[in-house]
Amino acid sequence: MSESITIALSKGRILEETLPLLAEAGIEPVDDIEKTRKLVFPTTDERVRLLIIRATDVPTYVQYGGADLGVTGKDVLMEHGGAGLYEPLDLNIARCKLMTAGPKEGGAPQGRLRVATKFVDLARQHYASQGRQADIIKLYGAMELAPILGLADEIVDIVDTGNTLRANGLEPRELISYISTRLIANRASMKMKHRDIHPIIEKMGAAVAASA
Ligand code: PRT
Ligand code: MG
Repeated sequence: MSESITIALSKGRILEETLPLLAEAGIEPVDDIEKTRKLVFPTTDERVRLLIIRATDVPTYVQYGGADLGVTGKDVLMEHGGAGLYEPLDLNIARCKLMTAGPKEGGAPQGRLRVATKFVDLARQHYASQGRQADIIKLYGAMELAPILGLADEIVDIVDTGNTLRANGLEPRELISYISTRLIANRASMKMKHRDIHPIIEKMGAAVAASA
């Protein structure tokens, strides 16, 4: 007998690039997901339903088995820590870099470095690995504002083209990690629902390889 499979997708910029890969695995939302306020969507595969949730919540849903599979950025995954998760596939989409950045004319700060970011653990690890003491200030968005307003000396944020940094008088400094979007799986689901999950991973993997 086939089990039902729940897949958690990140709403926002990843979603648009994820749907064609799922479609290659025969999974397409039945409703127009842009046009409803629903959070759970049946698909063209009757065994599979989709959740559309905040990117930062995807690893948590998959970790606790609320979803069997999930799609999320490696940045979100690293900050979460990855407990209880497998990462069977790099979807190779929404590629970007996690970097430190600071004001173009910024000299060395007096005293302890202040760093604004939503990636609190990753930032702490990064500065600690260099033996630099840093006070980490948690923000939920618009990190670029923090140095301008004197809240922080540096930020840790996602950089793609660098336009956002430049537009705010900042420059990229150190690369922390290359980032792309990953397919993640609940560890128990991977064993218990292997028969249903394995073909999804295979087909999505083939779609990724074909678009490389
Ligand atoms: O918006 P919300 O707070 O709900 O969540 P989110 O911002 O984490 O989600 P979303 O949809 O914005 O991004 C989801 C994922 O996309 C991230 O976790 C990354 O893995 C990936 N990604 C790829 C990016 C970017 N590129 C990106 N450019 N995420 C964010 N940005 C932002 C960045 O934060 C900065 O504000 O775009 C700006 C930088 O872009 P450039 O081109 O100006 O350098
Ligand atoms: Mg966003």
